[in-house]
Amino acid sequence: MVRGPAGAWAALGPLLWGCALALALPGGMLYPRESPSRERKSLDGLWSFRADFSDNRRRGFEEQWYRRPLRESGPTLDMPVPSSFNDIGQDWRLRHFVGWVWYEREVTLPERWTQDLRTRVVLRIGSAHSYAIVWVNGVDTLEHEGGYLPFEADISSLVQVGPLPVHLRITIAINNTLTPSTLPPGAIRYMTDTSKYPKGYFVQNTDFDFFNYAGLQRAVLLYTTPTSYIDDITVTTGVQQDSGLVNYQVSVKCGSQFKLEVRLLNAENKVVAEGTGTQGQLKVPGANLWWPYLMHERPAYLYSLEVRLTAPTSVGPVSDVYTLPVGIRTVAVTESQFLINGKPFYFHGVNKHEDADIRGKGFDWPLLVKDFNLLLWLGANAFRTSHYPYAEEVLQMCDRYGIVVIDECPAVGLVLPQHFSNTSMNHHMRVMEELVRRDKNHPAVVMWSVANEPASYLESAGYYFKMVITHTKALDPSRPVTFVTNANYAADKGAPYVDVICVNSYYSWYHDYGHLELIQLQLGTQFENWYKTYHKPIIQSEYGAETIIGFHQDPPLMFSEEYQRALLEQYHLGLDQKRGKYVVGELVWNFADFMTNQSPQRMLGNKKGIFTRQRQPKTAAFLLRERYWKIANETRYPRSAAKSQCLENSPFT
Ligand code: BDP
Repeated sequence: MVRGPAGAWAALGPLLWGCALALALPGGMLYPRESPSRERKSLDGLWSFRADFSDNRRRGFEEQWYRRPLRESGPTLDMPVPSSFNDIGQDWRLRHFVGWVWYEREVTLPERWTQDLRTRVVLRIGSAHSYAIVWVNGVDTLEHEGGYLPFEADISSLVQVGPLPVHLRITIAINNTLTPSTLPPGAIRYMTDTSKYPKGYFVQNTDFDFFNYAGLQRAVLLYTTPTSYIDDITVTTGVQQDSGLVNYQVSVKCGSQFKLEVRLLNAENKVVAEGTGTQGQLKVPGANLWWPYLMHERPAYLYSLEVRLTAPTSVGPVSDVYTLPVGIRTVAVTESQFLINGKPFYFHGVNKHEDADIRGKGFDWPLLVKDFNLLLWLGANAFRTSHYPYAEEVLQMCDRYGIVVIDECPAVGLVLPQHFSNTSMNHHMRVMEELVRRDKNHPAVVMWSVANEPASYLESAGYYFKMVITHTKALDPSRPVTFVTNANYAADKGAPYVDVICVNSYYSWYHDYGHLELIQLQLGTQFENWYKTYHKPIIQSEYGAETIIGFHQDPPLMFSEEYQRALLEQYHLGLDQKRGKYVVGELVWNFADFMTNQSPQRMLGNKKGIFTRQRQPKTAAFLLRERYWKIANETRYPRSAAKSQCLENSPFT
């Protein structure tokens, strides 16, 4: 959104800015891909950075730091992008900083971007946690609320003026404050006892269990399209006898005269179906379906949908080409099953976090590829994006490897009545719109999760979840919707609206700790209660135990590797009693150890990973690996199929 002069709302204060403005862009949010008509220029690398440590955190606005190079405002740091800013420096004040931080970077544009008036230049920010304002050459250009989703602005009018060369100064102010109406919510607590705290002292309170890393944590880039362009593509797929069906809908930004051609290419680059016009259905006889990893001998088959727009403009005809990966698959839910391509699918996987040493939640290719290699090694076929949307590149990997995703929005820590206000609900719906808009075309995404462990027993939560879930289903009728609960089955007001019951429990950890012998009984009761109440398939969406690698105790004691292993074993025995009946999945908490707020309960973060934060396996990883491969072998389709490609190529087999 291009806006007028900076910030009426900046006057609202440094911290309590959460006024739930509906500022997200209308239109599409296609991943910026290169094509014959589109170029990209990465802005990743070193940016200038300054945290506003002034008492009211508003000096940057008062002194208008966006008007001139940031270094002229005072001392700046080098800050890598993408990265969280928290763990980069040596200053503890920056690690815990709450308020406005300022990023700035200069860039010189290629001549053809600024001289050819048939070119449209877009600035795209992969995510900025949590509220961001963007200036280009001092002009207030864009604002966005919400930390884990992309936003962008057409900046052509700012760059296609004046003499060459065109230098851009991009300034981004980011506020990481969480308020009762942000997602996730939080609260600023001012400490007024002057015998204990200095004047104006405040802390950021949150009710979730991961560190609130912030900054430019994903890619920032410039890309071009022609001025007449493909704005959005929506694909849904189906299967009819042995044919695959690809339904497409394309929205374009151009005059009324245009031609739209659509071609579907297979993995060998051969055209298998063609169409014209902004919507239609392509039929692919003998289609290769997109199957999850280990479920089929040829998992994760992807076609390419090539969309070509040709349109006349006042300065001559332009054509725009965009190619979208497409997996043909169906998803359905019955009373007791989760079906992919009509076959029962069992989620055997993990919950993750975007989290690692130094970079925090910063996107990192080596880390991502390592994580996928670990998932393949483990025999995991699924994960949940606990507790926020992950980078788009993560979902692209899932499409390519056949890792099934439960795509969760950042609604975690909704535990107070005020978190279910109309303001929160409107923002929540807006976030779901942005999430569905971004991720709707990924075959790997099979279900939306609208929240994690909300206080869904509250009266107001019933209406709230009815509205948010109904809205999400209207946005995307092709996928089931859930939220993850830890409420009592008889008290949960949101469960009537979900398609799949996702339930978290920590028997023998947070309850009856040390009593591993109770797990099977308690788990069995949990499953039976939920199933008899709702007759919906159930996923054990979290279970686990805190374990410090290298701690050994036999007989098992809490925090030792033996205890984590034993706890998982007991859960598995309980799960196996219902697996194949109505329990359709198990996702261990967590894939890897991760950072949290400091507290007496957390020793350098949450240690429930089956891998350490540095991705080394604990004993439990080997147990889980054995189990997941065994389940995969039992459920592979067709049964007679050879081992999967991934398995054959694995050096671990
Ligand atoms: C669950 C939460 C998860 C926590 C986990 C834990 O969903 O975010 O990290 O507990 O305490 O309740 O380890």
